[in-house]
Amino acid sequence: MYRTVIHPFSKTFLFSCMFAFSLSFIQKANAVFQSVNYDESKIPSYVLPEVLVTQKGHPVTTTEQWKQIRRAEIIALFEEHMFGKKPAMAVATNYEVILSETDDRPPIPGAIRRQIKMVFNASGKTNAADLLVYLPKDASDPVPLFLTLNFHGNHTVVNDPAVPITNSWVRNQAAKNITKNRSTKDARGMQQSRWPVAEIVKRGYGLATIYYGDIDPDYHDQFKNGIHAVLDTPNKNRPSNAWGSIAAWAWGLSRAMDYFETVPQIDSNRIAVFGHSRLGKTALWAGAQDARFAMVIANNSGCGGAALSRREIGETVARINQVFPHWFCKNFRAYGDRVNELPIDQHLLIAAIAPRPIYVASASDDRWADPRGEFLALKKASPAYALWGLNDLSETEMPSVNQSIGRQMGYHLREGKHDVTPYDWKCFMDFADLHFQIDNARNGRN
Ligand code: GTR
Repeated sequence: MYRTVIHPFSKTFLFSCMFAFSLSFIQKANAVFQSVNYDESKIPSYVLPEVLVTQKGHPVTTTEQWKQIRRAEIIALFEEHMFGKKPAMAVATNYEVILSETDDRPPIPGAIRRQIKMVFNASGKTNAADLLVYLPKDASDPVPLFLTLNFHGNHTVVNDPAVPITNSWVRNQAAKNITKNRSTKDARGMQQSRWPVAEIVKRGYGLATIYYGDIDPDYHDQFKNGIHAVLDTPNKNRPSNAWGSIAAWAWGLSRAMDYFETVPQIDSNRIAVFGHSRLGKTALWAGAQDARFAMVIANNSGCGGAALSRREIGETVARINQVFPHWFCKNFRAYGDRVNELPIDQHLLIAAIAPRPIYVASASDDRWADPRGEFLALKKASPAYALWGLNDLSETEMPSVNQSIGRQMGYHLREGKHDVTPYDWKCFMDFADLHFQIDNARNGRN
């Protein structure tokens, strides 16, 4: 049997090398953590990639050129350099009703409720995600709906004992007795301030939500669990453009859309995909890729969402890759200290949604998400909307707090912290009313 013998001198040498390597790694990491900039005057000068110029340098002047060439290029660039590409393997999805409206009465006045288990099968492996749906009870026509992911489990969105508690991995929270990454009944309804379900159904909309951790648990395990376990190649052969968690969550939203297309009570042509924070990044990527989403709403989505990466203010590409390496594809990590070389910036992610209505929401105290960068990315996406004559974001400066602007490209800066509040929902529903022809008189609002 062989044994490797390290000479005492070479042992010391080896340890010194390891020490020096770890030290430089720690120093680099510390530099990223300590150097958060919040000063507009220290933003490096930057040039954004053009919206209406193809990768080959040709101008884009028609909606046809946009649809056939530029939009496809933008999606491919985001796949390759940022969110990653879903494996080509086909997935069969079964939709099983696990809670129907005829079960016991939901505690939301005016709503019917159902929960569907979406079971994803590929090559004999499965993963499942629960879709909780509330619809207005008295609707005579198919209803428009807000689709969104949630952070802690469907049972945390409403306080309804009939909604099953997720069995998936959840973040620990001592106050809710969540200690071993498994949720508890104490967590029921803990997020309900973010979900005015009664108000949403009263205004004629449905609300559907999925716990994002059902699709892919939000921690870095080298892509071994969630939908990655079903579809991905083993880690050591993983391509550098293989999808990360945000792409997986976005993919799950499209599987919910497949289901809506089969439900007579839901109007699948009027689905708004909405998300907050990391799930706002996800809503943008889902809406950019899947044109069946008729509207996209990104709340406090920040770096990797609506905020321009090149501003490097608040959260940066370097920092987000270090803390959340599993959110993006491996290629994105290379841009931490050279964002100017990214062939994309976040205005192009918004542009890829054109001409569908887009709403970006910021919060005044959410400096980490760079509210100004979110507004500017929206503004810089407007040439794509202008191809349809839909460039209505004429404001050159950000509006003052709590003022909603724009018809096709909506924006507000809510006063307060990183959160989703009734004010945000009011703006989102008012914006959706404009496009989804909601009959306000019938809903008793006018
Ligand atoms: C932060 C992260 C942000 C944002 C946020 C959230 O820690 O740095 O990019 O997404 O989490 O999702 O709540």
